[in-house]
Amino acid sequence: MIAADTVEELAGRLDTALTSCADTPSLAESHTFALDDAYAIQAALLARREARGERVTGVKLGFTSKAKMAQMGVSDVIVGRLTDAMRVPDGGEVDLARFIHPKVEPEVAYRLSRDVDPDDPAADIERCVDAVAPALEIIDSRYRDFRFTYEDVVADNTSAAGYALGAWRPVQDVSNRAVRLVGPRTEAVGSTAAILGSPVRALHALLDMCRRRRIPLGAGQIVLAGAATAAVPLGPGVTRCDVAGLGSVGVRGL
Ligand code: 0L1
Ligand code: MG
Repeated sequence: MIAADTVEELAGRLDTALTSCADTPSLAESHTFALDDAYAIQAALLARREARGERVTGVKLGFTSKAKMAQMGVSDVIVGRLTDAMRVPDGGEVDLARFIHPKVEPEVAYRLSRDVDPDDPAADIERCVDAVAPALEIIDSRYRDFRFTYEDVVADNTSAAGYALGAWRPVQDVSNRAVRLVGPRTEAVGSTAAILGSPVRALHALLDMCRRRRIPLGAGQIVLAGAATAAVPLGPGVTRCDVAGLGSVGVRGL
């Protein structure tokens, strides 16, 4: 493990990039650190957000598509944390000046109705979920030109920057639903099958990660399961995500 003051120094660099909307070079250019260190930096970054009054609202998974895993040369998902400051209401405005180079991804969200006990080997995360919704995730890597290593992106809270949720629906099988992301200048089509084969698998991958990383999963939290298409730049105007049979959600970039 890197020293505790180095964890704080690197979290500080990322936090300054976040709060000043000014990108930073990859941490890996100047420091050697491992995945455990990266999650420690992520935790220190989250602690800074909480010290400013932000409240954790959930978790997100990244690298849930085969294409993205192959691009990064990894075979494991990554997990990041969501806060209330990242929430955008459905149809709400997004001040693009708050970000460095925002992109948006069409996703599926689950809502936890019960705490998940990470120490219970028989914990059934599917039974802890009571609703599912279409979602948009805004990602905004704090790294220059979105250039980062696997450890870098974990340290940077997996590029988490914002999210919007459509109407909650009763839990249902959302495997292989058609997904359409439409923006003023972009369109992407895909399927929820791109999320680890089925979004429900993301719940199991999440439980595994949260056990290993000691990340709490509590009642009321939301889970962003992963992207159904590649991310597209978020610009001015309305961007919507439609998930067949589940509904839609949109944001307006300003
Ligand atoms: O949520 C995601 O799948 C993205 C994770 C971070 C990678 C990126 O910033 O492109
Ligand atoms: Mg995502």
